[in-house]
Amino acid sequence: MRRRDFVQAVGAWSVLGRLPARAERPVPTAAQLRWQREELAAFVHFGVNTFTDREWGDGREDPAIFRPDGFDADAMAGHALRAGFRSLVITAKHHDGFCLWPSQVTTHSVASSPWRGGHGDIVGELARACRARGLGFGVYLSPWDRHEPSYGNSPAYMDFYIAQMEELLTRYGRIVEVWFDGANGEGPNGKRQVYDWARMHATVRRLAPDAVMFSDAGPDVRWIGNERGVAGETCWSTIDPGAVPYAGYDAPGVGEVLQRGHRDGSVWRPGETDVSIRPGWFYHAAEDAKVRTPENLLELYFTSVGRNSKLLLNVPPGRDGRWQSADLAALDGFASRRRAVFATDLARGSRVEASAATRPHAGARVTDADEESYWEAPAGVTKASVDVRLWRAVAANVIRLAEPVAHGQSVERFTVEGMVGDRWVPLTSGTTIGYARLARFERARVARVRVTVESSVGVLRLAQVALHDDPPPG
Ligand code: FUL
Repeated sequence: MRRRDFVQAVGAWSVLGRLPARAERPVPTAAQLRWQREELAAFVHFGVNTFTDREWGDGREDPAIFRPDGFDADAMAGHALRAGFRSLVITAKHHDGFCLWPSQVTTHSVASSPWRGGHGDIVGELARACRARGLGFGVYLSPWDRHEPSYGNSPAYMDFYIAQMEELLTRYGRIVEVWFDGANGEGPNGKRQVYDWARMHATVRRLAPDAVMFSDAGPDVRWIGNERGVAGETCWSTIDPGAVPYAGYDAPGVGEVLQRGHRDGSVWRPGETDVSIRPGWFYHAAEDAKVRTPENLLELYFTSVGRNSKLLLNVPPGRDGRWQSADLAALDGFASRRRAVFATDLARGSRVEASAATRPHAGARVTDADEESYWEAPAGVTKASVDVRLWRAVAANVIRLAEPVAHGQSVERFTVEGMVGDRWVPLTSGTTIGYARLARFERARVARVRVTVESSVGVLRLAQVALHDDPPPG
């Protein structure tokens, strides 16, 4: 704990008697925090579907079709890094059951393909390449397996699945994320497979204790409820776990619950926004002209990261095993658009007057370079504002707000005003903030910016008020 945090923690303890809510609201684990701070991760859908032009294989694909002769893990990791991704999640096995690593428990894998004479290992090469570049590495191991004959024979298939999970978690070094989806069909015996989620989760905790597990039901990271790239306008990282009791749970309104979370949810389970750069998850040549534009990707950044979520952007390799030029161009454009908007924080280092604070001059922590330092309102204060006095009047049209989520999430509603000439003018307003809230507003020339938290459900804290200008096109 840094000295500053220690001082504040001691301060918090001294008033605990008056503020029981302070101790009760959920906070993230170290793994959940690390996951969220990455902001951007690459999702890589790759496998036999890439060669059959399908989205869901049926398990009868011949491994002989898998020959991604130009696959180059180093090149992919290099592109990922340049695009700003901080980790990468590969479909080690999708619903068709074909394994991108040489599993010992099935022959339906790269080992039966002609690629690298049957000695290749996509998972291994990518894991190594990611590690060499400082990127986190994660795996999607589909529980639904349309190839494996034991699927549907519940205990036997669970042994098979756990053995595959153990291979992935013991052979390839550190795994930062395990991605589960709840798709669940019938096996060849006509019976529906029962997934033993408790056993699956326990296996990951045992072998990869600092990985986060994703599914619509968590346990660490929840699905954001849609594949459009849109987190809730209101988005709490907390949720009532009873609302989505198991992965694949489907009931009316579940998507909206996942999008928004619950203000008073009892567990910390932030939302991950998974979306594809193309219409499909897997590569289809017919979609080469339908790759999202840099502008559209920037919009996704606003509706995911900018709404307290994380963006897991799928970029599927083609049949040569490589990311295609159209996708690479879009990623480059996306990165340069982010740089153009966010590289300069016009409020950085500004003097700040807070309407209330636990310590003098603490307001300036929202404009300092340390994103974890924060301003905190005194105990019991649920409405307060910070007035950022800019060095000089500047034109701006984007604001980034952040709470220090290591301490939980509290802000329920905020407004932002700008001093234009000698008048306060409303710029934007919203509900939750959490890890980040990005908002656009009509360009205004402002000398001061006042952020008012209108309502807060726990201790009111702000870590960042950053101001940006997205230059007009042309
Ligand atoms: C879903 C799957 O059914 C899709 O094919 C895709 O992998 C998506 C990310 O998750 O559950």
